[in-house]
Amino acid sequence: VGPFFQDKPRLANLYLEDVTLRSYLKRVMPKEVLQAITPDLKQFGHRVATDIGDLGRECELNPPYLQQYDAWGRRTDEVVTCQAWRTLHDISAQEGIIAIPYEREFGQWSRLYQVAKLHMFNPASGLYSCPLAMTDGATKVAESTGDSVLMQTAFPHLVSRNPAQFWTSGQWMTERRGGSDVANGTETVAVPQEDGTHRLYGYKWFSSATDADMTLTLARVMDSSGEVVQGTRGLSLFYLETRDSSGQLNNIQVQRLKNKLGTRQLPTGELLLDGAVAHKVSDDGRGVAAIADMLTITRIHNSLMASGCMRRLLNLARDYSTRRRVFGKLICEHPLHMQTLARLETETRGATLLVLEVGRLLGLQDCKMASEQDELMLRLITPLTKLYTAKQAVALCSEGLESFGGQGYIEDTGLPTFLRDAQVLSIWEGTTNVLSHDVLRSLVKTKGAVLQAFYSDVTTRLKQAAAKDTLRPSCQVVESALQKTVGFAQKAASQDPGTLEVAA
Ligand code: MFK
Ligand code: FAD
Repeated sequence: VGPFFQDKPRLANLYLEDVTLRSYLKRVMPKEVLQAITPDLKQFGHRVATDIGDLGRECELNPPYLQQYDAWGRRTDEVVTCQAWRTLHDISAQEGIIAIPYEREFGQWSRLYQVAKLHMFNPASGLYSCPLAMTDGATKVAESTGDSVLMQTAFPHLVSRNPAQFWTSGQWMTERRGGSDVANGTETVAVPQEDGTHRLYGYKWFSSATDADMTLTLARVMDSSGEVVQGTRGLSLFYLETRDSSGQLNNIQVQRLKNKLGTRQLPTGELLLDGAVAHKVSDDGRGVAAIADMLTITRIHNSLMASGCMRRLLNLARDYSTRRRVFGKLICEHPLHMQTLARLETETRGATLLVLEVGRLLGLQDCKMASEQDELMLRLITPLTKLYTAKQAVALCSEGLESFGGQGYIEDTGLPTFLRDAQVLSIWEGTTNVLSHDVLRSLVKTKGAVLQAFYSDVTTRLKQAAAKDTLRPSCQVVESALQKTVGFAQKAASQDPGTLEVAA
């Protein structure tokens, strides 16, 4: 046996190393804002490569479990999480992961500041990013409900930087009959109480934030004769706290935690609601429309998880290529290996730019500064970015593992987690086909205006790019393809939804 041991790949500061992120921020942000946030981004870039990354790994190695009874036989349904998971809760509050866009210290740019942190944090966070995504979504919904009980009670906790005050939120939409088809699949009923609250009865089939402090969920309000309205017009949005003031579960039973391919860090459970006390926060029958803001936010977080995973894995692969020697030279000196990494780099940069652009538009919307064009673009590219980056992440994580050879398949390198966890990105928060329908929904609802907005945005950018001689020929090709697609889709949009589906 020889003395050789392969050196392991190492991560450097994720902010300083990310040319795409830094150049995008430099291009779009006012200088003084970028100057003000750069020290924080630099320190955070270091943390995600060191202590935060280590905590995330611990969460993977110490998955949560369900302790259904205490020593004396009482049903307690305690979800036991590891210390690292709880530390990540505290770090999330202290780092202002949710607070930053709502504090609005930098106006519209606050959202992009948060987005930059999420891009680095998500793949390092041991999937604490998942409850945070839903927490951000709940915060955005709370803001949109004006003076509701959700805004008064929960909002201050959701945006707190004090770990002892900071709450996370779940998003309980999926039931056994329907995760995509929520409108027809939701069986949970809400029984009105004399004090204005409701009691919820039903079974939530997937809840990833089972240890969250609160949740938003959908249910059908029962009238005095015990009837409910079926379909989307019967769904209302509810806010509930998972525990009462004495720490007892709010008439909720955790039936079991799911045994999953990946996302093992997350306590994804099945919940029986047996009279959970809840507050209605939408008008009757407006539940899906009211939760749409949450869907937008969580889909953007999903895209940031995709871009962040791709970046982190590729940084590791790049570093490894300078440490691993085969056929007499380092693998970075083999042109074919570098061609592979360059292809992955291009995908990663494209995904990063796309999701940062969505973050910029969201910042404008947050601050009520979005033009009609911005709103239309945000509506169109949120589902597109989610569905596309999720697919990119699965493909890239698969090929990324290959770039480590056999070690990419070995559990204690921590590398297989990337692939396992990427696989869920195209499933939750709307599968690819369901999001394709969402794109069509936006097209039909705006009578094609989303496409006009897209067309005008892209042609403006193409004109700018075509000013450079070298780019002109490719711009012409893109422009003619774009014209054909837009023309076809607009024709289809004026017809019935069936034709539209075929056109898509
Ligand atoms: C780091 C990781 C980050 C992510 C972590 C996530 C953890 C996992 C969490 C989950 O997976 S939570 C569950 C997520 N579930 C979904 O995403 C559900 C997927 N299914 C859909 O999205 C369906 O398309 C939908 C449930 C929305 C269909 O419902 P409906 O009721 O059949 O839709 P309909 O009738 O077309 O729309 C009702 C209203 O909502 C309409 O408004 P109006 O009544 O005013 O016309 C729609 O315009 C509006 N709406 C629907 N989708 C919208 C929207 N508005 C804006 N944006 C949207 N995306
Ligand atoms: P289905 O709707 O049955 O879909 C099955 C297939 O049919 C898919 O390929 C889909 O694309 C396709 N399909 C469906 N409708 C159409 C259509 N109209 N046209 C073409 N194809 C279609 N949910 C929550 O509410 N909260 C959570 O916290 C949560 N956490 C999750 C955690 C994990 C790890 C996972 C895996 C899921 C989680 N989910 C959660 C559930 C998730 O959101 C749903 O599984 C997802 O939305 C898909 O719904 P479904 O499982 O009912 O699939």
